Amino acid sequence: MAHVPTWELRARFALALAATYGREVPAYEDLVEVSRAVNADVAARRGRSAERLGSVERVTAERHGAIRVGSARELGQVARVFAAFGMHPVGFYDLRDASRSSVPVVSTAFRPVDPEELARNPFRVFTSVLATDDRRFFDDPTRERLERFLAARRLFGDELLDLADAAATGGGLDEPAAGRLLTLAAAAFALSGEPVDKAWYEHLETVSSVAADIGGVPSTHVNHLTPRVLDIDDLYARMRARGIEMIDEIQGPPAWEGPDVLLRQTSFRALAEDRVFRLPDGRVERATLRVRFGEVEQRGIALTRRGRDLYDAMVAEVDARRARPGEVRTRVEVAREVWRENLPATERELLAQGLGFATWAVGDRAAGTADADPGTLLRTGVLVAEPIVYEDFLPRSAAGIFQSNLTDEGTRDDARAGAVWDAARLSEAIGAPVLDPFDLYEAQQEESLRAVRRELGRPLA
Ligand code: OOG
Ligand code: NI
Repeated sequence: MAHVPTWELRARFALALAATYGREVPAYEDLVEVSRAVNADVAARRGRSAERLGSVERVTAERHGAIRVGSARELGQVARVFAAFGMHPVGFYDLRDASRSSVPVVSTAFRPVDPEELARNPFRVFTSVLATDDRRFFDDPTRERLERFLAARRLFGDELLDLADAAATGGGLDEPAAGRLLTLAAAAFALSGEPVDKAWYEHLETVSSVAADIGGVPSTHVNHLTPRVLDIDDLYARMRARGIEMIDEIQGPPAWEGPDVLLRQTSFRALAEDRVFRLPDGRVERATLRVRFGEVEQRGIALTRRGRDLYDAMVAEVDARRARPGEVRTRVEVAREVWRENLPATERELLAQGLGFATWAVGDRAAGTADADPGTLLRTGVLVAEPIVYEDFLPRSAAGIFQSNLTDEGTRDDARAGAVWDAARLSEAIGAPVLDPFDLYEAQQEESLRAVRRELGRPLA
């Protein structure tokens, strides 16, 4: 019986979700088609340099999904499902205060952590859990009813969870169990046709549409599936030219002539989808909901802690400049100005200054003196560096993506008590440690530097 290894299960899982989602949301297929065309054009235009942050095949096959669950118990279960596919929780994102807009969730991303596993298939799922205990959003009667509702539903059946555990322990699964796991896993994330309690859904909507999408329905579903492109500005323009209404701007770093860092994202507005509602008198009615949307991403270089501090400071500086009286420029225009003033204009300088992560190797030993720091050795050519691509997310962009797809702002009472959520609490709910993305990039970079030291036969300054 054929053994299906973890990475292949993951690749098949991503494809199975895409097949279901593409049937449910036909606009997704358009997005994928445009993304493919953009990537092919960039590859033709820029050749090898287009592949600096991933091969065109990897990038074109690459997706991230997003799902939302309601409780610690559900988060623990979804973690078992993802573990079967070699996807582990990385990063803690608190979206409750991530920007002016706020949503009552905290999140992590389940993704492969090994560079080799990432190279085989980088599928990741941005996963949010409703902070039902945050009293700024939920009053006591709503919270109690919400928690009862969530405790009574079952997102993942025993057969799925048992198969998932077996795959996680066994580093994969034999056929036909592998096929069965994939069928059950994909079905668990499909949009349910079960009727939605209209009064309850609408009550939660007054708090937040995200709360209603999570706690007002009997199951979970893929909220969006996001292709990766090499030129998001081109994609944005092409989607608009097709008459698709995109959100106002591209989230994250601005387009500029220097190196791409972190993550740029944009989305198109949620589409009306048919749902069945149950009315208080027991009748059912059909209506539409706008919850799921299309999103696309462009990935850049992973920043070191120092690089990230600089990025956060630049974002704050953009806000400060935009708040100046008489300032009429867009966020992106101001950001470009701030980027030009603060960020090195070349990839090499970004890496040499220790702002971005890279894997290092010996270049031309004869090019310079050997007793210098890696940055100097990179500038002289003794060392070469390949940037490490950012595999994670940005809380402010995520909050922006959530918010720009909501029809109204919801309500929130800051006079009431919030709730403490951090990586430790999320780890406890998941039953496995939420890893720190910086530690992962750092380990990868360090390993390459160790090899460089061995090859040069001496420590680096
Ligand atoms: C998640 C929104 C955030 C991203 O890529 O930052 C997100 C959601 O809508 O559930 O997907
Ligand atoms: Ni997303």
